[in-house]
Amino acid sequence: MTATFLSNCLRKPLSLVVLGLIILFFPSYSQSQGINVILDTDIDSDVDDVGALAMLHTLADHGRVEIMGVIVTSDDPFAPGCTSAINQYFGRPDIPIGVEPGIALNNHSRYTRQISQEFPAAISRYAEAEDAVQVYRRLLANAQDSSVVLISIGHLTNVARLLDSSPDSYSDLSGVELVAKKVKLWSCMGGHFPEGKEANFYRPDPASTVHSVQNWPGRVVFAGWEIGQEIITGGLFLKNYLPEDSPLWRAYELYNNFSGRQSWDQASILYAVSPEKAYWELEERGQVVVAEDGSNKWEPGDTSNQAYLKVNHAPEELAKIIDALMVGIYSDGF
Ligand SMILES: [Ca+2]
Repeated sequence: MTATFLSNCLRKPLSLVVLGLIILFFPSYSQSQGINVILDTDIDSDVDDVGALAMLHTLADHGRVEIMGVIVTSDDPFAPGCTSAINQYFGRPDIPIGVEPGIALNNHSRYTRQISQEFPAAISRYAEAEDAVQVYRRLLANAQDSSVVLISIGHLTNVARLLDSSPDSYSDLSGVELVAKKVKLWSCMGGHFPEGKEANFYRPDPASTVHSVQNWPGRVVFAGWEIGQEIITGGLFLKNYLPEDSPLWRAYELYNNFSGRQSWDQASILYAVSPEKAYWELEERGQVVVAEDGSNKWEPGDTSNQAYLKVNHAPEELAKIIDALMVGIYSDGF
């Protein structure tokens, strides 16, 4: 922890309490090499995507991850600009951003327009972002084998497009072959386990969910709706700790004025960067079946390439860890 961070804590009594809790809950941990992450996000309707992206930047600041690229799977015209502004705020303006080109756009977010317009950003218009498939394929082609972790926290349109992609100037491999060679884990926020219907799977593109889940050639761990549902973050701690000129502060203010929000997306990040932790148990026997309407059901059976997380930790403790990482507090114990 830096001197700046400690001095911030001393100026803010609430932060000091949280610091104590973090030290209490984070056991000693030997630093692992940072993992290469591609984030695929529907940063528009909900605010947990913003929290998740901020978490990744904190983890990148401390060498735990390398943010290779961000795929924005959204029809909100300001979603890539919002992402670009957040990346720039955290000192990484050059992170590649991919979108689905040529789609009808509709501003429906409570915060994307404001974030993209109030903060400096390398990308200001949707059309300035690259095609997501191009970004995916370039990043994967240039990565070492079995080195990439994909974290998806939105619907799966661009994951399906990647899997359907053909050989190109970046790689002679098909999309499925490229994923099989380069990706070691897909941490997917999606579904409701063992059975249910969750938005990332059914809205707006359930066919992509079916296609992605059926054709993904490697390991996938689902963080279902029920995991993040009980983890409430982004409340008064965030409001009091962050400066008001932070895009994270602004997004949570615009979304619900720091009333607290579920942490579906952050949960899948926490698993992806610390799979060895006992925050959750894994159900590994069986596989998920996704219906045409996007509803899903876990069918028990033999061990497969799929697993889903099961709650194994008090959600209040996970919320403290996530809130801390969102605002930039890091401990090696994490
Ligand atoms: Ca999301």
